[in-house]
Amino acid sequence: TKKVVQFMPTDIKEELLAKYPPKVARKRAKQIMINEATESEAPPEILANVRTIPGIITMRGCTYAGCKGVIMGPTRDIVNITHGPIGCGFYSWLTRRNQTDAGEDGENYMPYCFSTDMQDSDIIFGGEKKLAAAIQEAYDLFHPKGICVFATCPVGLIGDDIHAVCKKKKAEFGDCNVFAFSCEGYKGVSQSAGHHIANNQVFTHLVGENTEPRTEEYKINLLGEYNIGGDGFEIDRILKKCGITNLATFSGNSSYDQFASAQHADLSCVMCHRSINYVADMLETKYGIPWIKVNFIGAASTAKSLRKIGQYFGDKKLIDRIEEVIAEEMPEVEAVAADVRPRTEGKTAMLFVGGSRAHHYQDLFSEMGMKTLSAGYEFAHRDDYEGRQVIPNLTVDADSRNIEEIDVEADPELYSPRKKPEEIKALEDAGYQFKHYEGMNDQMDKGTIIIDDLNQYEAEKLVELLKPDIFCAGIKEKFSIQKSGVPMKQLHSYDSGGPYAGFKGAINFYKEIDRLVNSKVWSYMKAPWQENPELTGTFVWE
Ligand code: CFM
Ligand code: HCA
Repeated sequence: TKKVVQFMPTDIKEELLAKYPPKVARKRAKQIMINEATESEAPPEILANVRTIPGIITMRGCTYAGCKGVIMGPTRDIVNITHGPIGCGFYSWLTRRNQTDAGEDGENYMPYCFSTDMQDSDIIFGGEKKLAAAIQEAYDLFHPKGICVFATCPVGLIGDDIHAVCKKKKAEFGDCNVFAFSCEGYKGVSQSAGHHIANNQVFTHLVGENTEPRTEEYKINLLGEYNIGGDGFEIDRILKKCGITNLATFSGNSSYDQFASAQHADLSCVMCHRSINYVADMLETKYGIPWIKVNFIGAASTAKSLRKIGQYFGDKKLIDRIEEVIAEEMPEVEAVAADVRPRTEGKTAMLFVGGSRAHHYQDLFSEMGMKTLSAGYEFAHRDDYEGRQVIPNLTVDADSRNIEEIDVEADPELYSPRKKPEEIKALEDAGYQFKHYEGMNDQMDKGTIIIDDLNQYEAEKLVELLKPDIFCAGIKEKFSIQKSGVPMKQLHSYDSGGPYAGFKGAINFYKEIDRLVNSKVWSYMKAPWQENPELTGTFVWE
């Protein structure tokens, strides 16, 4: 017998939790929230950046993935050596579709996957000698400016001292910067810890190495842009057209020299806050370079971000040029948006991506008249959901450039969520400075469902209950969702598409989503619940 009900957002939450044992349900309940932010009071808290319950099939990755795969992997002329079993190196090599352009110097190690390929004997007798030999081999073959070494789980377990090996090799070479990252996969609850480790090491060992002054105008660093599907190329095209000098991208298509010169910038523009906010803060604290949040996903957001940069410099010449560029680029974007809109207006989407795209891509969907029903991050922290961050009064020893690792859990004030006005005042009185920026929740409609660390079971259940017109996540989710007859777009690797950033990227995205949500092929499929319905209903907003 069929039960017909009208779903409210709270019903959806209950349905998602219904199958869990009580203890699991209690924990997951804190990670699933119905968005009801009001301006005057603190919205409900979401539990984030906590350990996944064992047994649950999470979408998350590991600390090594966040450090080697995400932050350092996209750099083109540093040799990145994975110290570990071959799978870790292989599966973090180009699966992210991070693109490079070798440029004039021609140095590009992206076509190579470097690994020490640990074997049983290395686990038993230690892998340091093998690592030293691998570093030597890379140096002899390529003579790179930098070699980075990344620890995988077994390295931490057997206790290889990768830092000592790197230090020794660096001293031997004299003309190659060799340093390591203790980013064993198990070190954190997700990729997020790996971002932090990468940020600290790259700042300690690399930023500031090039002391030659830079004389260009309007110098920025673009932090948290990884050139997936060529996004960074499109953003660089726009920045160049505006006359803005991008000194260093962290880290899409970046080079050793870019990182080493980042301290010469006038301003840091932070695209993916989650992965690189630590570098933004350290650049501000040590070199006095302020940072602003930008977003080049979505045409309107791109224009807004360019204007924000223009405003920062406050120079008429730059502001006028930015307006000219926007005026030149927008007509084509608007024409495509107007063409697709009758076919996409009113359609619904779900977005579950790492730590910033679930938010940023909502701009593109709303430009197409599409509503985001439910969204969440794999590993973001509460500030990415709730906005507003407390900036700590970090003290950095400028001479030694020895940045202490910041322990997020030990200093909750550092990554604290939106606070009530009186709490903010008390903290400001105590000397904390606030940076205000929007979190994902601020942008989402009341009654939408926000879920942290969504898992396989909940993803399938959500799709079954809410039947979105498109579901966006990663490769692990792709095929199970498609089998339920719902189009699925990867917002990590972009499947085979992109770029989606900037003006040209917006055009690509509109066309791609139009094709996906209007394709007839999905209607030929029968999802399990269509063949055997237990429950049917319509979703209503409060
Ligand atoms: Fe930042 Fe990223 Fe993301 Fe991220 Fe990632 Fe990525 Fe991502 Mo995959 S740095 S948080 S750790 S925007 S790799 S380019 S797509 S999960 S939303
Ligand atoms: C990672 C990389 C990843 C995985 C994407 C996916 C990426 O987290 O290690 O699950 O499809 O963007 O490539 O996020």
